[in-house]
Amino acid sequence: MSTFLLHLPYYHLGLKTHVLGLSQEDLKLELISYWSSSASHRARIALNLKGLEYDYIAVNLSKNEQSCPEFEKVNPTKYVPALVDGDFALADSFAIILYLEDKYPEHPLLPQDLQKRALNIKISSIVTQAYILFRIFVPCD
Ligand SMILES: N[C@@H](CCC(=O)N[C@@H](CS)C(=O)NCC(=O)O)C(=O)O
Repeated sequence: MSTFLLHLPYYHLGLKTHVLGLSQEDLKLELISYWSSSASHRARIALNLKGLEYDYIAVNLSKNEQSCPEFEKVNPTKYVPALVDGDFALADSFAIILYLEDKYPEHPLLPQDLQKRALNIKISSIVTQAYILFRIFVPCD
C-alpha cells in the first residue's frame, strides 16, 4: 500500500487539525508527489532550497493512484504535486513555489528587483506551460 493511501484518514480537508488535535502551526508541510514527476521535482527543489522540512507522500502514478477519489479531494485536477499545509491544499508546482516564497521569505528564490522578478516568473510560466503542451501533443509511447 502506498504512503498516500495510508494517510487517507487525514485527507478530508478541514478535518486534519481536528482529527490530530493540533494547530495549523504544529503541522509539518506535506508534499504529495511522485519520484518520476518533473513538476514534483520543481516543488521539491523549492522546498529544499528554502530549507523547509516536509513529509513526502507518494502517489504512485504508474498505478494510477492520482485518479483515486481520495486524492481528488486534495486536487480535483488529479495531478501531482500537491502541497498540504495544515488544512490547506494547493496543487500546481508554480503556485506551490510562489506560495512558499510568500510564506517563507527566508532563502528567497526570486530576486527583489521587480523587473528581474517578473522575468523569472515569465520563464517559470513558459516552462510549466511547455510541459502541459508536451503532454497534450506528444504521445507517451
Ligand atoms: N502544471 C502542473 C503539471 C502537473 C503535472 O502534469 N503532473 C503530472 C506528473 S509530472 C501528473 O500528475 N500526471 C498524472 C496524469 O497524467 O494522470 C504543475 O506544474 O504542477
